[in-house]
Amino acid sequence: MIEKIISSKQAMEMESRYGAHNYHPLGVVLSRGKGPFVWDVEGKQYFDFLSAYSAVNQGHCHPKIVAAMIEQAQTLTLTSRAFYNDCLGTYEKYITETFGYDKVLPMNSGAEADETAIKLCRRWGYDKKGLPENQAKMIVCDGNFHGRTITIVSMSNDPEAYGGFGPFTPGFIRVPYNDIPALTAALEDPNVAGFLVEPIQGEAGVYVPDEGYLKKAFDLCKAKNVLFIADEVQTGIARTGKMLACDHEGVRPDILILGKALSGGVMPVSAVLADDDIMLNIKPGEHGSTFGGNPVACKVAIAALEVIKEEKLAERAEYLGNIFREESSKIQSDMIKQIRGKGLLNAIVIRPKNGKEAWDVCEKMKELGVLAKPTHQHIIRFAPPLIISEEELREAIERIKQAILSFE
Ligand code: IF1
Repeated sequence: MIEKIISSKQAMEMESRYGAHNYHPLGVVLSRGKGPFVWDVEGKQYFDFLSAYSAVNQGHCHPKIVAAMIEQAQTLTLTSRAFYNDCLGTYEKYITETFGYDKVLPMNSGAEADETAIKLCRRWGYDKKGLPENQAKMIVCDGNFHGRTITIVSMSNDPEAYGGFGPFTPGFIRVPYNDIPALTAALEDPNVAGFLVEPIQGEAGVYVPDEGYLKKAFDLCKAKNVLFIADEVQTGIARTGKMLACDHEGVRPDILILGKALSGGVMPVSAVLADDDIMLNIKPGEHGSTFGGNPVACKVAIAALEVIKEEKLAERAEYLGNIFREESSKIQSDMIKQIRGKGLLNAIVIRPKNGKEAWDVCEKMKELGVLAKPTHQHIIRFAPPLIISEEELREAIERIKQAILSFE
């Protein structure tokens, strides 16, 4: 029997009874979204300052993206890759020209795209770098987050991510993030095929590396014939004030991983981009996915990228991000330990006060109509949709200020 949700309490109880308990959501039940706003079941409006972890950069239910989805969904939704279709080639041409790569391998989730990048890197290591069979290694960073699969959590040093899920995939060397000497030392291993890195570590708490870190890391990798692989699932698609976070340093990754806002948040769409000498080592039948590159995903991703370009959302993120950091730094509260970020990917590190911590600030913000959620207990990530107006941003900052000052 399909029961209609009529209250937030009812929805939370149903999820608790019938759903896996793999999340601890903030106590709000959303039923509608438009632009920078979401509404709960009772009709209360909120500023969304999480953007589904940076998947709705274009704003909730962007009309151009939804229209593209509806039109294709009424025409042809899925062919599998057993047959060609009239959407995939057009999308592949569009996205490879947009980011400047020879080819794209379309997938669905960010984790699938990261797994695909790992396979491309290892295969390149054997076929082009001549590494001994099953000896390919990849360097990753402490504090990394690339998804939730067994191989991906095998790279993690966060017990909450890998605990109780062993045995783990071998072949990963971990170095501290933003640490050039450590990377230099790790690159001495002749069996290293690639370095996988987030240009800004999102889940770890919006860690922005030193200016020049990405470029130095890239140059070190090139000197050792190692692939530089950028996971831009969260930082990409205009979020940090450029189309890609790597663009701030003029770094062109050998393998580029995209997801989340590649669809504007309407469905899972991810992509891995690389040039032929990396991409063509995987032969027909050696990798794939039922829904990867499906016609609806293709039309949605084209529309999502067109919105980014037409509405100049990277420039907006740059301009509004400066306002966010400038205005929030004026908040006079010793609960604010640090403010950091780039573009509209920011975080405020909360110093607990009188037993109140980041979660309490988020609860208070919820009351005041702003939704955000802590990561690693004391860090609140602030990532509104990039289409938020300056006036709306300033209003939201005022409410964030009120929430923090309410604990003074
Ligand atoms: C959760 C985190 C963010 C990502 C990067 C790959 C993926 C993600 C840089 C995998 C996904 C999501 C996953 C979601 C919460 C969210 C998250 F806190 F988990 F880490 F954003 F910071 N690379 N991040 O950030 O993409 O398979 O999810 O499509 O798992 O709780 P996915």
